[in-house]
Amino acid sequence: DLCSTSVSTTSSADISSPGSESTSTTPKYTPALIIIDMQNDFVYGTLAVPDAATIIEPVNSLIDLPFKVKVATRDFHPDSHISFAETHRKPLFSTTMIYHPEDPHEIMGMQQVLWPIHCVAYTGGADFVPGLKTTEFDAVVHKGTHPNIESYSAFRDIWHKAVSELPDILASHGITDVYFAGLAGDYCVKYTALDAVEFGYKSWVVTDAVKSISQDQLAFEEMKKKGVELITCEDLMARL
Ligand code: VGL
Ligand code: ZN
Repeated sequence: DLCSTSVSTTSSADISSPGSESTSTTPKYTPALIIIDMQNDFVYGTLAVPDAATIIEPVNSLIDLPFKVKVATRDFHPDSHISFAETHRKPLFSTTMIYHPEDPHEIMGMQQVLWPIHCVAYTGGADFVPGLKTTEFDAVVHKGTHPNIESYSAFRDIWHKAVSELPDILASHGITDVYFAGLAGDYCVKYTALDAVEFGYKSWVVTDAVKSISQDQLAFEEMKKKGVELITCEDLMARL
């Protein structure tokens, strides 16, 4: 019967190859695609990245490829987020918030770049840009959701106090190589790709599916120096 068949199969495997489970093997090439912040405010809105709309089609062509897992990220800030310049513009004679030293979200002594108000959660600016193939995403990672914490990397906040769900998603699929595309090349793409290296992944940036706020080439050079691999859409299609 079914039960005894299954038992004998298990025991013969145990006898025939003692110690086979402990043989160390290199993990099988298992690629993931991570599409960073392809949202209205970064394409057409308050923090529009130059030429961002030109990468929608290249990004869609990557989304069509057979990655083991496809993840999108969204910048998703509360209004009055710590990264908004407006948040820090106080009227004369207003009171001001003093953060408690034991508050884990304290901002004292830490650098924070200030931006225009952008990607406010549940507003159109935070939505995926029209035309993006969003139906293929297996997971969406939101970042910058806490009022007093900034995240450029999809792995963790800029002060490395807390890690997102992304490492667990990648680990659960046995991912070895992570390919990044999207916005902005010199902020969220760069810091996410650098963290991927630090978290032990082979990290790839698809250069013709990325646009930067300032200069693409400077961002690419810095990433390359720090262990990120650069690849074009065409070369990536040949690899998969
Ligand atoms: C980003 C600035 C502020 C990005 C997010 O997605 O690169 N840049 N928030
Ligand atoms: Zn942001």
